[in-house]
Amino acid sequence: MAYELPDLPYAKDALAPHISEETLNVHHGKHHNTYVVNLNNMLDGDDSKSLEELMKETAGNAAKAGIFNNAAQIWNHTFYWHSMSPNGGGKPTGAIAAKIDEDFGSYEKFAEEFKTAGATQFGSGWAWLVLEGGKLKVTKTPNAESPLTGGATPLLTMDVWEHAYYIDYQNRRPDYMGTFLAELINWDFANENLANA
Ligand code: MN3
Repeated sequence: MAYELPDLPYAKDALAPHISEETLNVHHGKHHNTYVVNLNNMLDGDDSKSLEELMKETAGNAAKAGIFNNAAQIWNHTFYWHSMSPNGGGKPTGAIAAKIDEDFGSYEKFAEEFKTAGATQFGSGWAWLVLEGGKLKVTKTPNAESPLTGGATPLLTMDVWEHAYYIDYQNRRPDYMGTFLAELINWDFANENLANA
């Protein structure tokens, strides 16, 4: 057996015009798929461990960086697809809304921190909403790194690698991040992750 590329949780054109079908064809069909192909090649098709197990075993081990990077990028991308919805965007609802008010002061303060995390991640990486020690936090990670290996529970993520936005927004990362929050962010997914944390 081997690791497989998970399907997108929506049609390839479902996020347009905010994220185009062309972006999803390249980002899911090529970038995400390449991580799957690479990991299977590195492990000779052995899929006996979960991606989470592989990530935790290889994090910080320079000799295993190839396995870590590909396993983590498969996991991070699958998590990112679910962090967006064709019906998403805007203010949170449910338990996550109350917890955001409690831990950040307001939705506006959370949004500011989340956009700052994405904007200040120099080069490639990810912005995250996580639960750590019972509190919500915004974090950022470079390259393939994930808060999962640092003991936090990811609730949502935004890919800020250029390949996530370049076709639709060119160099305008702030416009992509603003659209992610206003039109795409999937609070139902965050609420599910919070309930299971
Ligand atoms: Mn990506």
